[in-house]
Amino acid sequence: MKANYNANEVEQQARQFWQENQSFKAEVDENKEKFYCLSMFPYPSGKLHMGHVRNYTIGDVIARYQRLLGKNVLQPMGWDAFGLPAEGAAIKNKMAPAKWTYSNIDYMKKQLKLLGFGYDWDREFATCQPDYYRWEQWMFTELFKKGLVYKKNAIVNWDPVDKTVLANEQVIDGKGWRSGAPVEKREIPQWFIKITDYAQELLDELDHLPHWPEKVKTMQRNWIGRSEGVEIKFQLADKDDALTVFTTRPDTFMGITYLAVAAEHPLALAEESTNTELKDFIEECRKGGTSEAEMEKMEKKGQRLQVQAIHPITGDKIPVFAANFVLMSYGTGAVMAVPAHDQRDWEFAKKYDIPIKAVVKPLTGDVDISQGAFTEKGILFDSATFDGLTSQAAFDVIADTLAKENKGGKQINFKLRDWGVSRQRYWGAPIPMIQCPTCGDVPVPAEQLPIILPEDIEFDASGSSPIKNNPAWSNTTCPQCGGMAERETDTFDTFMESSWYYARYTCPDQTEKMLDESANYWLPVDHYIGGIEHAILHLLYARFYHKLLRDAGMLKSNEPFQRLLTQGMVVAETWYRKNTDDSIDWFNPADINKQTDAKGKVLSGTLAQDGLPVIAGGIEKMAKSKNNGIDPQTLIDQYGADTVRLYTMFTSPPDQSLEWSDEGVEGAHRFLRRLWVWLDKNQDIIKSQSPLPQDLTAPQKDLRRELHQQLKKALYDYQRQQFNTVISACMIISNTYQKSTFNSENAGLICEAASILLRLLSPIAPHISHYCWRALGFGEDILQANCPVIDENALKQDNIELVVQVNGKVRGKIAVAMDEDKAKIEEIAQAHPKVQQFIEGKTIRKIIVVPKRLVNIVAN
Ligand code: ANZ
Ligand code: ZN
Repeated sequence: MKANYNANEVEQQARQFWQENQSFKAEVDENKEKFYCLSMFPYPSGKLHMGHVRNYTIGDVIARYQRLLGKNVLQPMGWDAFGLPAEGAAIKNKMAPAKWTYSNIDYMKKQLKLLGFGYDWDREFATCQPDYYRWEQWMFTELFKKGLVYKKNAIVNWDPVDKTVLANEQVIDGKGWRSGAPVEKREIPQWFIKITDYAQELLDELDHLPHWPEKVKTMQRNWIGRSEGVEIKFQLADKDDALTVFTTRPDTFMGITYLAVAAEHPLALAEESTNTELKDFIEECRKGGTSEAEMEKMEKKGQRLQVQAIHPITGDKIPVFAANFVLMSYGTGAVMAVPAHDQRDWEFAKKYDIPIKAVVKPLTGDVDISQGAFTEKGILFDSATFDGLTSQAAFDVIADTLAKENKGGKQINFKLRDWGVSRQRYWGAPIPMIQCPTCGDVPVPAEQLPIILPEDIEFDASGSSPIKNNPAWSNTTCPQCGGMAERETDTFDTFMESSWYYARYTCPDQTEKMLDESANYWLPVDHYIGGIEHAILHLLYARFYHKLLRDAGMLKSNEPFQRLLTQGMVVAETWYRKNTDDSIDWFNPADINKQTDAKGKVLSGTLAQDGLPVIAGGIEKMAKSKNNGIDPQTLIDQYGADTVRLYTMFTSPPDQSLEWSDEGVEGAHRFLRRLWVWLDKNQDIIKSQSPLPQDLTAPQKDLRRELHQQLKKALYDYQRQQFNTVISACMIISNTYQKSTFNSENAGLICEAASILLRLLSPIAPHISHYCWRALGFGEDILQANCPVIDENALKQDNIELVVQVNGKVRGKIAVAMDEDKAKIEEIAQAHPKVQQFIEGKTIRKIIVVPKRLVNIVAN
């Protein structure tokens, strides 16, 4: 070992060793327990940010810890390479998206390697590679044949100036990001996958994922949005037609005062041509947003229709409105409005002067609907034969009554919509469909796949997809009739690629099929680590895709990810100045000189460049927009990867937010340096590989007890992923041993401590552990070492000394077992010869035992 810790040199050597020995190459081994550890793969945006570093360090610590336990570990890495930013960059830099993407991958891969992550790089792929997306295209054609894929019209954002479809993130305040023109809604045919067929299973199986955060499961449940209700058929007055509504509150049935349909509902459209106000209203609704959140905020508006409905029980005529708060895509696109018990209905009724009739009251007291709807459940009144029923009982009674009369029945609805996978963007996997004037939609036959996206392209100023309006690319012949036909020029939603990449890592080079047997060896992923922003869509689509692969016979498991860890955010201080025009300049924390109080609390700051004050903007998520990001590269260059890894793991538990502090990084580095110095100083002792002494002295026992107590704690914390306290345990071991004396008698103890400490640290700070392990003669490769074993004997604290007093004066000392019971201690104390002297002939009044300290005998 060298006297000084040179992270650069140490880390380079370790990386070279891992590379030469293919240390992280994973292979199927039926005799070994497998562990598949996966961190969400990155979008190759340019360079790693601190969030990546944290995410991938957590994953790597878990993977290396599992390997220490002796498991057969797979940890792959790759690139979520398709997506819109590449197009933006392409237009800006006049560089094809493929080229931009691959050069970013090159750079980011170098960074990942610098951080020492134990990936099996042989399995790396980028999702923009045709031999990857080929299988996704193939699967899509299979799903089409199975009837799980269909085409329907759906709305997109249309930029009328650039004549191109915009992604949601390209619409800023309702205007096109480039042209600034107001965006229009257009209906165009798009492809959908029937995720709704799997809604119930996707919901039910959340109950079989005990190792997923509750919060994520709740988000998924809400997104799937199962609701049990009743469908009710209303006969239309003077018509041969009926209107069906969906309600979750059939108990409010006798309080209906109007019905409401969505603006695009056929009943509304039927009257559009004869009612200009209605026509304008429908037009306005088409332009507006359709998300539920937007609906909630919007002023409730509507138009009365000519048509009227008949209440199935009272026979009363009920008015029908077209209303902007009814979604066409949910339930039946129509609701029975009960303004007394639904707040939206209430607001609408107030606005249009519609009667409000209460029919449910609380269990005690009266119902008050003067200020708003009473939306709770309760007891029915003014409801004819249903009076006195609880809401719950009424649900069944009314559903049954309607069912008997053929006017409705129970119905389960899901909020979940089918997955629209068409994107009108260029940089994605081409959708493998052909449109033939004679045969209609025809899937591309397997032997013609992949349909390759041309990479050598140029964008025109509008940014529209280069494969659109490009007959050379899209003209083809129909695989069925051989006639002239056209290719689909839309590409897949990039969630398609990220929905099955985890499975492809198990056999990335398989050219014959999508997945082979190794998929069933490695899957499901044992531990998946990623950001909470993927709690809903990515995870839901991946779970769905896993079931599709299972049902296609390729996989045996039901779920892709056994255990999920959602990492917390990386946050940092923000600093800014307000300009005279109210615009804000954000300054990077690295450029701020901070004034702190004695306790280190930041009081104020000045900008280094001009010395003038800046305003503290509080702690925020690291982001470009607030200019509070820390570039991991600078830190790696300055301190080395082990420090960065140790710091990010030490500062907070993985699922909580990590508040950046430069001082903390310094501290982490100091710990490693001190450890190095200590090992270096004692290298001769350690290299002696002395065994433990036969009989330990009391101080030696104390030392070992601390070591094994901390080891026990660290292993427990590894298991529950509390890496910050694993590190605290390592620090305690390190400090304790550094404080004790070193001589040949202690040699065995020091060897033991160094060996345990290096193995405990190796998942977190792998380079320094690797280097020292070899340099100190413990072995060739710490990756081959066994997990340290707790010595239960060392944990036992055998005897402790207690002072014995008689009437408050010290008369002697006794040794008792640590866990000795009180009666026995009293007995031993009284038996002490010196004590005997002083209690002889006296009556013992009381014996006080202060645990672990003293015994006081009161006698007179
Ligand atoms: C009458 C009623 C009375 C309702 C009452 C609620 C309270 P979930 O499934 O839980 O979200 N609804 C039904 N279809 C709708 C649509 N397409 N657009 C907007 N709203 C719709 O809620 C279902 C409830 O939402 C249904 O129950 C219906 O209003 C409304 F005191 O029917 B209710
Ligand atoms: Zn044809």
